[in-house]
Amino acid sequence: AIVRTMSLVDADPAGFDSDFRDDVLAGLGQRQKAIPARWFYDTRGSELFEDITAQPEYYPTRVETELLKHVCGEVAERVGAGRCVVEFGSGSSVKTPHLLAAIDPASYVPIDISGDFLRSSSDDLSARFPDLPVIPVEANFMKPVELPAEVADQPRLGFFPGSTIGNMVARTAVDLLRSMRDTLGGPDSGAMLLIGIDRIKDIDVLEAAYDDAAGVTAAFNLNLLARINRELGGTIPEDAFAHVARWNDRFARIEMHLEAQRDVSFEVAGQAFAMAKGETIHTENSHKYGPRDANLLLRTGEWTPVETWTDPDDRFALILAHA
Ligand code: AVJ
Repeated sequence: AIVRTMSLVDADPAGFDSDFRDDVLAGLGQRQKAIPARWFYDTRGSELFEDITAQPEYYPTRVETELLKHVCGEVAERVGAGRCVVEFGSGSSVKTPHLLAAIDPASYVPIDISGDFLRSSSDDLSARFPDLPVIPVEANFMKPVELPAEVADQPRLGFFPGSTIGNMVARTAVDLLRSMRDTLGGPDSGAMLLIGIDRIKDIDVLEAAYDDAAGVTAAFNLNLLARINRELGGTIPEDAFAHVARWNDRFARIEMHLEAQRDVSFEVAGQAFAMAKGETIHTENSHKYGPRDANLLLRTGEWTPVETWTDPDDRFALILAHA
């Protein structure tokens, strides 16, 4: 049962989502142009991401889903029944049902910035769990989120699958983990967090996962330009840009860029920009973590890891932590 949807997203007088506009204008004004990866996920971007997860080269979703299926009984033993499951990002209609079926929660609160996708995935989930109160919250989960009053008395289990934390530099990831602790409650509330984190591995495997042969990841990356043109009155020539994905070893991350194939100039929200051939817009980081790196990240974010599960090839980790 869907209880209601709360929207916490602002629009400015011109009708532009002001957070999106501010991020894009600030990012295009930098020497290395950069746009935060969370803006990939309009309706089309969310669909393209779902397509990415079906590509043979993109292992994370498959491996994490199999892992979760395999260990959700053990997770259930650790966390107990009657919790409010708070999912940060509502993308995964594939993984969440496994968790919910195993742990018998009191309620489910998906938080997502993309309202349309939030509603459609909440509908799907609600159909599969008709007795479960589903309370979607449309919000930016990078900041503490006030949870609906109905779940006030329920101990929380945060669920943050997909290695989305990998999109953030360490400082931002730590801020998010601390915000999650504010949202979910401190140690006295019994709050816990189940988080998926992708491992460092062979560079060829990593780069192929972000540059699939069918070109779906390229389309996902380029869709950001279409979104800017559509939602922010942009004139970016989409055909002048190419998808690039490369491993940055110093920062232990895959970087995605949009590279100008010729000199270009364009406008966004009334501001003019120019790029030389070969210049890029940095659109995503996907940080990868070794076992100790991941634990240090969690502890710095004020979460104590209690259990780590990985697949047999150690490609992907699910970590359970308490506040
Ligand atoms: C869902 C953000 C974790 O970084 O692997 C997939 C997004 N980008 N292919 C990832 C993504 C390109 C994905 N995350």
